[in-house]
Amino acid sequence: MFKSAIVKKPCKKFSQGLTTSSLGLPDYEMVLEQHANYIKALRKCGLEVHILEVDETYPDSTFVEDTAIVNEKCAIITNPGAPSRKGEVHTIFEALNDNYNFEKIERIEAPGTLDGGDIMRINNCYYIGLSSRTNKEGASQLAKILGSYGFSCHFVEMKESLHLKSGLNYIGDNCLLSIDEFKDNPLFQKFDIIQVEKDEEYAANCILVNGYLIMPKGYNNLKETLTKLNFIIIELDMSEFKKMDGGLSCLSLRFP
Ligand code: CIR
Repeated sequence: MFKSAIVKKPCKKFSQGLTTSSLGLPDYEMVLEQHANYIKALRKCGLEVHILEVDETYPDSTFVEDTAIVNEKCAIITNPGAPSRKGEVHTIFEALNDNYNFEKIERIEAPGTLDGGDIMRINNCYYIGLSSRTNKEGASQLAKILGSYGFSCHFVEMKESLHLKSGLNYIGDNCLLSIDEFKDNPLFQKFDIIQVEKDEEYAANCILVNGYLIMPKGYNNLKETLTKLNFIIIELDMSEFKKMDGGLSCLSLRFP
């Protein structure tokens, strides 16, 4: 169960962040509205939400997931792979250090790079995507740190997705949502893979929060499949975050 979440309000320069999408510029008013609804949804799931103030220095700073890995035993500050995002870690360190009782806050150090979006937890095992943002050195540092807290780790070779969780997410009950890129990977064959079709790939990034499955709005085939499997679904309009390559998981750090 999760008790807390950290989010950060999108800044006015949000539209100047990194993106590979060609969906046009986000509308800032809509960004704020969608972010507020995201916070409401986390609260509905029972989380205490710590909202960090806007930071105009970093257009992508609302995507807090990339800056830390947090679980019931430890907190690890990352070294984000994109140069424009490296400084985002300072306020996240402060937020974790000042408000929660972690014995020690660990760090991924250069030349290691790592984005939280590449890290997927399933029970006591972490899958670490080797992406354009997370290099082998960063992944090895993380595996060593997590290993010292009793977690096991696997590295996942990646070819296409920006982040591992852009295309692969664990939604409980042994179920993995997966796009084509990961569905045949031997690492995941012990799970029940729910394949997300090409035209709904964005919806592979769903988050399971205390029994609710939060999914992006408008992906009806996947919604139908998940409804039949009895998931309790909360749908959120994510159109403006999608324009900047951001999904549901990226917008918060969730932890016990
Ligand atoms: C970036 O390219 O870094 C941001 N525009 C989007 C980050 C999305 N984060 C994530 O998938 N964890």
